[in-house]
Amino acid sequence: MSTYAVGDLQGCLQPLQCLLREVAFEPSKDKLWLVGDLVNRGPQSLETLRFLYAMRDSLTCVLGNHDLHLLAVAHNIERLKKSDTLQEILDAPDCAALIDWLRRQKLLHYDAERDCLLVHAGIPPQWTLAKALKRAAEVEAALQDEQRLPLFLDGMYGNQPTLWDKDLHGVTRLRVITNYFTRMRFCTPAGELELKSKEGLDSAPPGFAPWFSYPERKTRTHKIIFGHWAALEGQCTAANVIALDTGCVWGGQMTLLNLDSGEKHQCRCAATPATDPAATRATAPASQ
Ligand SMILES: [Mn+2]
Repeated sequence: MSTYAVGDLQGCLQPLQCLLREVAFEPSKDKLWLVGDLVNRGPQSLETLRFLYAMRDSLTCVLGNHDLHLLAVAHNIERLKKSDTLQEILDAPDCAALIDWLRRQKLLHYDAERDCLLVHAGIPPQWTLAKALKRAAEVEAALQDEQRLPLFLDGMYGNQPTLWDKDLHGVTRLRVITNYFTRMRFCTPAGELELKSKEGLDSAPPGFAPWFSYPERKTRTHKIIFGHWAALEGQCTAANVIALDTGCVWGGQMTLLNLDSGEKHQCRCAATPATDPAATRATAPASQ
């Protein structure tokens, strides 16, 4: 049995299938971890979701900002943006089952045996492993509660507050937790967020740095696998932190990591890049 982790899919099914073939993946005995952003911008969001749903018992999946956006649209909370490629999911006869599966996924996964965390964007420097798991569970509980789900999806959009405070409550509290786990790139050592900069390390606003770069970060002794930040091109200098988003949907590669051997496999997407990556990253609301 082998366990693999793969970077952001964003509806790019062909390179995923290519990678799984390359490692002779067998759903009956192997495991696949997904860093989230399963859908959107890419060519086959519906087929990707169906493919994953069919092998759901072999998956460990955390949600990304695009997945949460799909949940909001599917629940009529938010409208599709021009650059979204999610309509085919909404029109599908199996939409309800796919969406229901999606909302049961986690924001943060911890594998105690490997001492390894899986998260879409990151974990803010001021949170310990225990705190991070507790905060993620608050959002996961809201997603899984049919009564609270619409309120959460409606309240999750926005960049404020920029800093966690344990006295926050209601959807404001859930919003900042969600922003840390699914949208963060740059923050201060205290964990104040800057959500506008989306390019590489040299685009850090004054006073801000990548969330993983702080030596005092409280999860520094645990391994962390994350996606979301295509501009890093898989380069992350922090010890124990693995960046898996290599921008497949933008014309880059998809990266698959064997968690046991550390071996990486890459496959380029055959599809045309979604749009000009720089222009889209600068304006796309769903990459909010
Ligand atoms: Mn993302």
